[in-house]
Amino acid sequence: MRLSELNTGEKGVIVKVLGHGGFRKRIVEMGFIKGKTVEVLLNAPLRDPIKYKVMGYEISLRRQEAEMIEIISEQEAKEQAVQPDYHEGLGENMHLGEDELKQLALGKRRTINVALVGNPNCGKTSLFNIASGSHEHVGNYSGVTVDAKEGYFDFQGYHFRVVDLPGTYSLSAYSPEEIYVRRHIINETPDIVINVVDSSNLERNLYLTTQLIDMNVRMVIALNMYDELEASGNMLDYVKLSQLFGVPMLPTVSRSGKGIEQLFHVIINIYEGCDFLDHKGRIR
Ligand SMILES: Nc1nc2c(ncn2[C@@H]2O[C@H](COP(=O)(O)OP(=O)(O)OP(=O)(O)O)[C@@H](O)[C@H]2O)c(=O)[nH]1
Ligand SMILES: [Mg+2]
Repeated sequence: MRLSELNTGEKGVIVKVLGHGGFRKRIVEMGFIKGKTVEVLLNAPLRDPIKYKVMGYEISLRRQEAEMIEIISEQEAKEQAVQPDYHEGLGENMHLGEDELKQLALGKRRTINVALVGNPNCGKTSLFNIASGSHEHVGNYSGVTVDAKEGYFDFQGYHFRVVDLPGTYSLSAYSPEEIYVRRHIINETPDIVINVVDSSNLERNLYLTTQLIDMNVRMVIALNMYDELEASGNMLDYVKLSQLFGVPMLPTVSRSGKGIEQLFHVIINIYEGCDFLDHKGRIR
């Protein structure tokens, strides 16, 4: 649930802070950090701001800001505890200690929401199918995916929820696809965006990339169709390009699955706040 839903006097433990860029940084700097307990000092219905206590300080947040903080409340933890195979031994009447709540919050944090964004026909659905083991229709013409499809899979101890979005050349508000993708990024706030790029047609594809950068989304670039780039005899210094853009880029071939595992390794690193380049400038 979201922090804004807690009533006065209730407590919760922070699972993650959604949103991007400056907003996210500010909230985290205020002390709203994963695993920390927050107490609501004053939350009057429909009134702004809401007063919280976190890490020993009293802080007021606008309702809109509190909506961007995912938490687990004691009540929610108890409901999960009665589900089979979940936190054995905790019944309805059990009192949950702060440590147990923290454990549950950190467990919940292991779900990473990912969205696939890219130009039409660049291989988003192929990548989605490989990653999620799904069998969505892949077509050799653009406009195949017109709504969003969701898939799930587990990798390296994380649970991934991947959303395959329709192809779009830009994020202006001209076409229904553009509006759909823009809204998804703003309203659903995926933890990480995979910007799928047709690397055999970089110049055209990187326009959308620059718009995503402007939206401050946390992202990784899948340089897809890398087989075609190589077949054409071209070479790409993608490590240099990553450094210039400040965004990790990795070659992938969605058709065969090449590079996809490494892509999800990088996603975990970005999600956990690691720098994507090591001290030698290589992509981790
Ligand atoms: N050579 C090559 N072909 C690929 C690769 N990835 C996907 N394709 C092919 O590209 C075509 C389009 O793939 P899709 O996965 O449907 O692309 P999409 O981005 O989902 O397309 P829309 O949903 O229309 O935006 C299909 O014919 C795929 O087989 C790749 O890495 N290399
Ligand atoms: Mg598609």
